[in-house]
Amino acid sequence: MKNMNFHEELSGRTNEVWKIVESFLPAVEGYQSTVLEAMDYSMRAGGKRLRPMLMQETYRLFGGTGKEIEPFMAAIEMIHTSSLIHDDLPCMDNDTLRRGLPTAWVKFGYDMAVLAGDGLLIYSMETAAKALDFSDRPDRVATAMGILAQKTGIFGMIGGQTVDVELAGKPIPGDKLDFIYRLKTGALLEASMMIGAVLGGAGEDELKAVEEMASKIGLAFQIQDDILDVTSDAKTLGKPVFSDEKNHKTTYVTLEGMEQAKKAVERISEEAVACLQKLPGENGFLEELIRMLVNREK
Ligand code: GRG
Repeated sequence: MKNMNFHEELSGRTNEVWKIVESFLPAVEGYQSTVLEAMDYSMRAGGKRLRPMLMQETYRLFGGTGKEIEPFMAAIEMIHTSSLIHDDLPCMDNDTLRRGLPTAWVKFGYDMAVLAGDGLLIYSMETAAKALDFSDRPDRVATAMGILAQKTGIFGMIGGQTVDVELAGKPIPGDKLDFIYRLKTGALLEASMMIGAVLGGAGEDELKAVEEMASKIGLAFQIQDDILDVTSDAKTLGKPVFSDEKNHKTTYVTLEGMEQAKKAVERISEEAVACLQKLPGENGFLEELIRMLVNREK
């Protein structure tokens, strides 16, 4: 019953988060409307909206009640979407479907998809800067902008993707796989929660603790992704297909085995919940959200 209520609450919060994000999308008009349409299409294609949700919940955890969080919620979802558009390109993963819909490059062409990813990435900065209109703490907004850029960039998600692309098809040692997971997937989750914390008024030590918690969530989330990659094939093909058989991809599951992977998700997510419990403030929803994320089935 508790779980049932959580799912209802989650669906309500997802809608609430989406309404906020949507309100910051640029109008599809003008001579550049093709690329605006591709940006709009990709933003509206669905998705769990986890990053803005984690940001808003962390903001609330530290007592935040204002509107300065909203432009940042939109900005992080724009960055996430831009990374998915580029990740799907023929020169990267060459995917034709995402969330059950044709990918941006299939629908709008390779050239427009590159531009749509670029467009969303930089529009995210323009959007985040709007937080200054709602805040009387420009110092916090500036810190949040720095976190957003750093965790997206070469020392964050783009750095992780670089190593991932370079090692595609080759065996990856455990330390490099850990680096890829922490940066490619973890960095944006860290940015989400750290920005919520900064704007909510967290101090330096609290910010460090939030970064550590989010890093654990990212790691558990990615290992769960690897598990789902195998188990979803088991459902559709009648047998599990390990990623390295499929496309020579090293994952946590191919390195450590399924049982170890499941244990790692369990252990790391409980560590993340323990980090959360040490922080001030009450947020039962955030705790359930963390558990759901790493126990999800899609
Ligand atoms: C253009 C900013 C930019 C980056 C280029 C392509 C690239 C560098 C990075 C890609 C990084 C990447 C695809 C990481 C995977 C992260 C991940 C686990 C995505 C799935 O996230 P979910 O499950 O997706 O939150 P939904 O669909 O729910 O939004």
